[in-house]
Amino acid sequence: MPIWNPEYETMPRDQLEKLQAKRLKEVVARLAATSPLYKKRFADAKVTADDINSLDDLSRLPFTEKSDFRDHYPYGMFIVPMDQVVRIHASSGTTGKPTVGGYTRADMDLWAEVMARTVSSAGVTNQDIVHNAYGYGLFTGGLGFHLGADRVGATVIPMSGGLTRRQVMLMEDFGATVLTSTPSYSLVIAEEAADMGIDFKKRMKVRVGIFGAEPWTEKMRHEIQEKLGVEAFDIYGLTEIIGPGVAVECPQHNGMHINEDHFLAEIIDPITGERLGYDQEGELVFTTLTKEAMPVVRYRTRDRTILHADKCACGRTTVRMEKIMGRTDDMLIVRGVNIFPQLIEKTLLSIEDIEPHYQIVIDRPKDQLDTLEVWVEASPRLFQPIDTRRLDELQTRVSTELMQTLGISASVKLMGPKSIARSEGKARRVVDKRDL
Ligand code: DLL
Repeated sequence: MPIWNPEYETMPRDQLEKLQAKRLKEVVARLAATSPLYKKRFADAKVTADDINSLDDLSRLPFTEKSDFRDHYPYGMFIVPMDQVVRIHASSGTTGKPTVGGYTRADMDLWAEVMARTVSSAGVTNQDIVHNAYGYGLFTGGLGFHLGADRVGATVIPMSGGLTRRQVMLMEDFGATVLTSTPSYSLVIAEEAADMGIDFKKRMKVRVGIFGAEPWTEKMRHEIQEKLGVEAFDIYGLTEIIGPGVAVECPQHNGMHINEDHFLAEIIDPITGERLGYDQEGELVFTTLTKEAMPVVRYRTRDRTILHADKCACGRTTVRMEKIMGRTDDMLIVRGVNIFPQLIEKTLLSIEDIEPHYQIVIDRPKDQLDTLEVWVEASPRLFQPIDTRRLDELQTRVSTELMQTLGISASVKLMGPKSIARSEGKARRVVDKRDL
């Protein structure tokens, strides 16, 4: 499988780390000179660019948080005049104002480069037809993938999300060989094809899928590969750093290689903020090394993972991040017990006749204990005709398994086909109705 930019993607680690240290010093100097926010933060931490001479000096630098973006909305994180900003993107966020990202011409070029590396890592070339079902618009997914697929010379089909029936038709008619979408939406496409009487694996030429923008388990990967007949690649990114293009799997599927010459990654203890080593689980933190419009230093992503630096058989030397294991802030506390939504997904999908469509609903009825409901669809074949005995058994099984993994009881609602709302983009897995 060709590597798009072997010079950087396979650079010996000692050389790569030297390059990172040099770029880190530069970005700190630039921020100190141009950003009122960082000027103050660096002064408070009593650190200047002169103090940054190796990657070990990273821990002297202050963190950047999501709240900094909120407090400096919309353009306060930019350090170049607006006449140099050629693009704005934003992530929707569940509450309040979106998080804004700005790009100069050089940032757009960098984005295309890291996205070209990304799609190449999944084996996409100029021979491919890329059906891009990530949302186009302020979300970075659609236009980010567009840039990368375009740069490698693939034929790009700028579908965006939605109108799923039409997507299925055009995927077949246009002969798509690659599908890019959120993992949850890929299953919606598969389901629609089945409803149209189309045998997806037989009729479609799609062989590769690049899925990300939301957490998904290994179980979900198996479901997708099974239903769509594709090799599924995980891709990670975020608006605050650049959008998609931060990290992606190679054909070894043993973690996502981070584009470390541009994005410096560390893992910290989410409570103490202390730096942790490779192979240790914690919160992922990024420093952008080359961005112009909106560099960030030690941005706390809240995403939990582990970094590995051992050699990868693909030849890339960059560190790999494991699948995101959840967010430090998505832990739900229900009746005093810590619950991770991904553990619920893993449990559900290990049970036969359970479909990968679910929602977790939490409520706090007046003056009562929290309630935890898990709504999940059962296989359509249990409904045609309705097999109440099997449904009852299944419900007991799901309740028991959830009780065993979570340690508290959940009330399980088995739902009929299509009763859980489908999403064209990121799926909404948790509905927390409590007034916390
Ligand atoms: O989701 C960028 C993106 C677009 C990534 C297309 C991949 C593909 P935001 O909307 O800013 O950006 O959301 C970023 O989504 O902090 C993670 O919590 C989550 N996330 C992104 N990729 C993954 C993934 C885009 N592969 C936030 N696995 C991040 C798990 C992911 N979570």
